[in-house]
Amino acid sequence: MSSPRVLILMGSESDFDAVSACCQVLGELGIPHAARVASAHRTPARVEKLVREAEAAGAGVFICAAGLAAHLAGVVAAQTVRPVIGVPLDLAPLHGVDALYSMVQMPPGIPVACMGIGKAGARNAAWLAAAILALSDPALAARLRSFRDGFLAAVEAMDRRVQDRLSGATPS
Ligand code: RP5
Repeated sequence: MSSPRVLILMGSESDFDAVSACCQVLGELGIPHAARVASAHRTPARVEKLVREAEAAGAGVFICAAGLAAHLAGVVAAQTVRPVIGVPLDLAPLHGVDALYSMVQMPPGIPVACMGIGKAGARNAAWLAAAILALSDPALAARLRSFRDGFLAAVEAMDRRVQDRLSGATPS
C-alpha cells in the first residue's frame, strides 16, 4: 500500500463517523490516507510521534477532527510546517461551537485551516486536502476537475426535477 499523503488524526473513537465521511472522499479521489486515534491532552507524545512518522513517510497534509476544547489541530500545527486542516465536531452541550472556536481562533503564526462543524466539514477537509496536494500533482488536479464537472451534472439533474415538480404543483 502507498504511504499516506494525508494523515487524519481523531481525538477519540467517538469521532469515527465524521472521520469516516472524510476518508470516503479521499478514497473516491484516489488519495492514499491513514486515520489514527490520538488525543492532544490524553496522549500528547503519541500525537507527536504520529506526526513525525507521517512527515517522514511523505504526508503532505494533516487533518485533525476533534470535539469539545479541540486543541488537537493546533497541537499538530505546532509540530509541522505542512498544512493542517481542523474539523470541529458537534458534541453536546455546545454542539461544536466550542471546538470551532478552539480551531479557528489560533493565535498568529501557527495557522489551522478550520472547516465547518461536523460531517460536512469533515468532507470539506478532504476536498481541501486534495486541492492542496493537487498544486504539485497534475493527475490529481485533473481528477478534482472531473469531480467538479460531476457536480454540475448533479445540480442540473436536481434543477430538472425541481422544474418537473413545480410544473406539476397544485396551489394550496
Ligand atoms: C475529544 O473529546 C475527542 O475528539 C472527542 O470528540 C471528545 C470526546 O471524547 P471521548 O470522551 O468520547 O473519548 O478529545
